[in-house]
Amino acid sequence: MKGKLLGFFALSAIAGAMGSAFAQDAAPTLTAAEKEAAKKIYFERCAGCHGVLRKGATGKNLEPHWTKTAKDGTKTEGGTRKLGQGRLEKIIGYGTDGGMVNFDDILSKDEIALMAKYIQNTPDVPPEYSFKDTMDSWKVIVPVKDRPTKQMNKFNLKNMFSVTLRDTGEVALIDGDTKEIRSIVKTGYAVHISRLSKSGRYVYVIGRDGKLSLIDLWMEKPAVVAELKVGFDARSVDTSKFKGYDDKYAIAGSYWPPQYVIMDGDTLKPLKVVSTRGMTVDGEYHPEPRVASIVSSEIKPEWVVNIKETGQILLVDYSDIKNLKTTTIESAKFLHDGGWDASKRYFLVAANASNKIAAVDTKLGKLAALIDTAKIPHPGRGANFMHPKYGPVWATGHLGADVVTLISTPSDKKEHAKYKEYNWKVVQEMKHVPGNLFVKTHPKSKHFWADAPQNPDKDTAESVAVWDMADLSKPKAMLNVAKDSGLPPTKATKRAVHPEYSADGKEVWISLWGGKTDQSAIVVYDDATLKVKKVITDPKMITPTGKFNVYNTQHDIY
Ligand code: DHE
Repeated sequence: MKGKLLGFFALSAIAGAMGSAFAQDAAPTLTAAEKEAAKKIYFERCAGCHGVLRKGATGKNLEPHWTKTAKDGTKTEGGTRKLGQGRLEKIIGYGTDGGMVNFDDILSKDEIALMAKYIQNTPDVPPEYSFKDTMDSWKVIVPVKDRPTKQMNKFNLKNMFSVTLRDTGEVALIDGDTKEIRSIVKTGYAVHISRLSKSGRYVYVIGRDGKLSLIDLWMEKPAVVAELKVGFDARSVDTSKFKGYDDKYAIAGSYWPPQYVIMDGDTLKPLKVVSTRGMTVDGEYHPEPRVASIVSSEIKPEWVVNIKETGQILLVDYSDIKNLKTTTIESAKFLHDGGWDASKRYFLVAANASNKIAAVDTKLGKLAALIDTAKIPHPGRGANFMHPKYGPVWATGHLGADVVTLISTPSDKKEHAKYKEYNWKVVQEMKHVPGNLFVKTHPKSKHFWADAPQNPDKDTAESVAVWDMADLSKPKAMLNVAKDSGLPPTKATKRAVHPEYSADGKEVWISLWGGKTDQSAIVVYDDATLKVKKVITDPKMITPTGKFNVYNTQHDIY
């Protein structure tokens, strides 16, 4: 299969049991220029799944003991796979049924051959990044004393959207009321997420290159007021949301080096860097335990920091940063993304390689449950709603299975006591398709939305599914976002990705993520009628992916 399927993890065909005494050919040689080019491609396209040390996580292990040709040219010690140049080129080019994305439409034949050579060589260990390096990278562009003391623009900030323009290293600030682009702000490379400060004034944007940008929405034209490089490779950021700590601190997690940085919320001045290297839940040392999702508690001065490779969930108490207290909770591997339940007491995170959801009770500082699910859960932040039969549920989609899983979550409300017997059980699996990345609903909505951008079928990847939450047995509506956009059809898939509600819960915004030179768009649906309300498109809006509504992100509404 020309496997676009599940583009997030890779080279499964390379896996197999293989001993260390196994004879192998020498690795192919590369010139200095080739090595530099390969390194760049590896960072941009491969490291997110396989890790910079290539130990594997979402993607398979790519160390030379797997990737180099076997001496006999055909077999691994315990398996039957042909390794080496030819096979690697095929896997990189065409992907695999196991989930490796095909790169033949992204990389040239020469680049594919180069990458096949590169990964047969021993991985380079990138440099560390100290507190001093972090401090040296810190820039305050507009000091706090020179910033406005009140909102200087007339925008309805609650309904502003911070939109990732993935391939240009920018975010677009789009006015949710008028649908006008108010500002396009230069940020780090391939921005991953935006998060809001407790007050809703500041937007924090983290780039894959570890550049954190702080945007002040109160300025006449919102702009970046401070920057910090938290590492070389990063995905997560959040702020202090406990009462009394409004806008005081921020935290950002790095993939490389594996560590997190705590900083001042309004200037990004670094205060502390903490390494996440250590033992996995299986008791083995891991040199690259990357920081996956981070979320901020509203019931304690704490962040929930999810460490991918170790499967450890850290509750980091920020009430005394000099004497930092951390609770380490064992869960399962490899931790990725997650969100709060409706009560905001429990944080649910995907342990994607274990096909589990880990639920942390942040009130007691303990694991509440480890729930078995279908293959490769990928919730984004998940979605909460009242199930007609089972009461409060939190939902996750799956990259590797054709269902959306509904998990019953506890509630202190008297009228919910009857649902207690279902708590932490999978109460329903709604039929969907594999390749789903994000699900979403809103407390004021009766609809539940799920995308499928990683599905190999073009029509499916360009569509979203919508359920009526009052009657989940009704067939779901399928909306073809690419067709609804009215944009000219393209051979390449325009992935419909990341449903996000407006502040009032009446609109759903979906990105239509085309290639860098294609026309992309955001298609805005009326949530009640499922009809298109507006197509936001602009030559400057290149490769939009994640969208973060200020009010919903500030208050963790999903
Ligand atoms: Fe994401 C969230 C990691 C690829 C869009 N992504 C996250 C989070 C992590 C993560 C750890 C949770 C952050 C948090 O909540 O603090 N993502 C990774 C990867 O490692 C991976 C698989 C490969 C990589 O190299 O980055 C990856 N992600 C992608 C994409 O290709 C997506 C679809 C498009 C893009 O913009 O890059 C993408 N990821 C997103 C989005 C969120 C996200 C939109 C936030 C979801 C939300 O609603 O909060």
